Amino acid sequence: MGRLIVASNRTARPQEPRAGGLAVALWDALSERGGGVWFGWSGDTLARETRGVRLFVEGAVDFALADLTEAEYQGYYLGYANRTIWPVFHYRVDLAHFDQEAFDTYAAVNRRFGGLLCQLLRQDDIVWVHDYHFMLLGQELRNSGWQGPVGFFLHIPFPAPEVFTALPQHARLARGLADYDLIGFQTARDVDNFCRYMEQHHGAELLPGGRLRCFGRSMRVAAFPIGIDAQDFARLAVAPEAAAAATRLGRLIENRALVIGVDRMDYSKGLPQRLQAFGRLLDENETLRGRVSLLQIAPPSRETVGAYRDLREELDRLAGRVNGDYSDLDWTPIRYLARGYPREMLAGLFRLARVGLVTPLHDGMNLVAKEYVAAQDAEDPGVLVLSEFAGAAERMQGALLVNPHDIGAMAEAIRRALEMPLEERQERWRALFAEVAEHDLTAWRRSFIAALEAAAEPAGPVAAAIPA
Ligand code: ADQ
Repeated sequence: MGRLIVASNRTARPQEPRAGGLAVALWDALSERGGGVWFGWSGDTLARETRGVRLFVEGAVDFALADLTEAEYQGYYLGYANRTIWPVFHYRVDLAHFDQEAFDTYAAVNRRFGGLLCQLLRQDDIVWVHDYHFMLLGQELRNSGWQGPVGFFLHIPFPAPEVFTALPQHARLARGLADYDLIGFQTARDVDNFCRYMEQHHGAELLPGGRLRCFGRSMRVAAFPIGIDAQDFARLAVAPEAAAAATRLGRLIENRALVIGVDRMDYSKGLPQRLQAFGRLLDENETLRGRVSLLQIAPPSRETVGAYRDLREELDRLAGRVNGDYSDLDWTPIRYLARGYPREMLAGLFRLARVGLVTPLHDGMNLVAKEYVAAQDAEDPGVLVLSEFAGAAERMQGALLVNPHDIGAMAEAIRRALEMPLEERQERWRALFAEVAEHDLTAWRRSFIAALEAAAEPAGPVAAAIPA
């Protein structure tokens, strides 16, 4: 068995805690194969280009990290990845910057990184590339002479063809993607969007076994819904740190019902709509005033991008309106905390909350939905209110599914969740937990790697992805 090579924009660098679920999953994937290489950006930006990569060894894993120049950081990372691809793929064409120079820098970083990675590869390695920063990396590996298996997994949604084609460079990206042997998406909806786009714009032919022929290449396209380590998160939720966090918050909310939202502060997460819905709930249900609190945790991300500053201001204004109208001496309806918390604490807060509000306008998957479910007490579980536009909704039908643009329907779903009888809560939770536990992080990485190994040999058996 060859080595696994993982490429992602950010890696879990040696000495950094691998707190995030994804970092743990990829680390396990590398360790399970007895070693491999994790390649990516070092996180450092330098005034001038440095040659080569920095190598670190940790256990069986080699880290190979490349720096970016300040100009590359601006054009590739802040520019094309975060100001163009991110908004377009989340259906916010209105927020996207279309800048050819930024694309050129994005393509150049993919080329430079492809060349660097290719030098590290050995004949029987398999390469797994992650996310929207590296859509052209596979093609650059091919240009550098690599002929072995390369797979790509997109963590964010793949938009409808009409939206994807808003990108002036859509055909260039599509041509780049076609050099992967396997393209993995979060959901069947993403697979469908991608296949429709390739058929309509590039005459792709759909072949049996989820294969697509296009640009003279044949690739496998499938859904691999990402999961969490559900058992581990359930354990965290009853650990002393979790209980301590719940006790601290519990003292403050006393015997009021808690509604919780936890997100990175990002315009894709539907935060203004969520605060409006909570305001509407209080406007329309006098009996709930003083009896329910919303805790929204949302640390700012990529603050340097203007759209996030605007979002922060809008959230402050919306929370101010509701709190101004309804706060009392001993009760503030919305508590809004603009910072991150350790996973153990989040797990404890999820378990305390009667309602988990996960209402993104668009989301590749959304792991918070799964963490909320995993953290619940089976005897007395809370209710998940979930956006139908989160990838998670495709397989989490036991949640109360809502359209996050429909403020009234969201307010009604929160009310229904607060009043849901125990038996219905238990029944819904059992179905949700079974799903989250079965399609966990280990199942995700194993199914992707098995499919990649099979996809690279068109004559061989086609591995089954998780049916979407
Ligand atoms: P994200 O957009 O970051 O990920 P998500 O899937 O919700 O979104 O994962 C966020 C993670 O960060 C969760 O584990 C959550 O607990 C944690 N987190 C969020 N807010 C936090 C806070 N305030 N403090 C501490 N931790 C916090 C992208 C895609 C998603 C996709 C994932 C994985 O956008 O759609 O599900 O990758 O593929």
